[in-house]
Amino acid sequence: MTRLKSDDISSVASRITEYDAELQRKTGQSLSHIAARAAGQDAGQFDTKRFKVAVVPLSCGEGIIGGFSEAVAGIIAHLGVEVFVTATPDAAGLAEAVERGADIIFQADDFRFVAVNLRTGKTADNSVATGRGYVAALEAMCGGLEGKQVLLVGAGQVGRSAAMAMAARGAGLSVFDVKQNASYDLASDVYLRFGCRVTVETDLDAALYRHRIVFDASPAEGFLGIRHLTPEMRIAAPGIPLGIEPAAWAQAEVRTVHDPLQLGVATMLYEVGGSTGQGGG
Ligand code: 2YJ
Repeated sequence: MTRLKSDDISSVASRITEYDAELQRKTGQSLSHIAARAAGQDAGQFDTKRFKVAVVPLSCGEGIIGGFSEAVAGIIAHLGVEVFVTATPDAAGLAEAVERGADIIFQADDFRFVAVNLRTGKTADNSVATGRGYVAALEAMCGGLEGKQVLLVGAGQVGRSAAMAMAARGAGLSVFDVKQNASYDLASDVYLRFGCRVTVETDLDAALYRHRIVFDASPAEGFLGIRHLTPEMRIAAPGIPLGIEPAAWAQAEVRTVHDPLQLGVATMLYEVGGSTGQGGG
């Protein structure tokens, strides 16, 4: 699991409006619509005024990442929800959040990034929500995923969540992971849950030439090059660092959804804040 750096997120809050406009250009849908859909909610029915969110910085492990909590709060504020970052971190911050009337807490350590709704007990996990959020974005970008073949690169937590969401939408799946066992485990879990067969790819380069829709949930850098790009290729890339090589980015950008936090955080909010649908990680 990649640890975010201050540089990755320093402009998230200040550029969230531009981010949303760009997302709409690429997918035809806003951040709130995509996140609501990913969480099984109806954006129109989601009452953003119903709750207050607190983001609590955590100093354990590798410590507080400068700007992390503010970036998370910036995304939540953009979605129209009242939010604050606690002045104190850790246990004191949790108490502060409750004392100031928070209904929902967001907090991340080195291993997990979670949201908890204190009123309903619903929880959301960032890796799971990120997988779902990017699938909803990819679906919008491709005009639906049903019957389409997607190459999933990376069978970690985000990739697993994405695979389940894509199988649920009727997509055909091929999966590549450097750990072949992880691919086979995922293929078997998708088969048990949805009854559909997942192709395990062993040659990533060859697989990239054969697929027009790619979900990059891998921490590997620069495996997708100009040679793989076609005008119709669509890419969902939550992975940090980016799997697209720098030389290909200028061409790939218009057909790629990629961000460090926005889709994952927005989906977490809709998962824990919604009255129906998914949640509980
Ligand atoms: O509160 C803070 O500033 C820090 N404790 C934030 C730590 C953020 N954690 C990470 O970046 C980890 N790699 C976990 C992220 C999980 C994403 N699925």
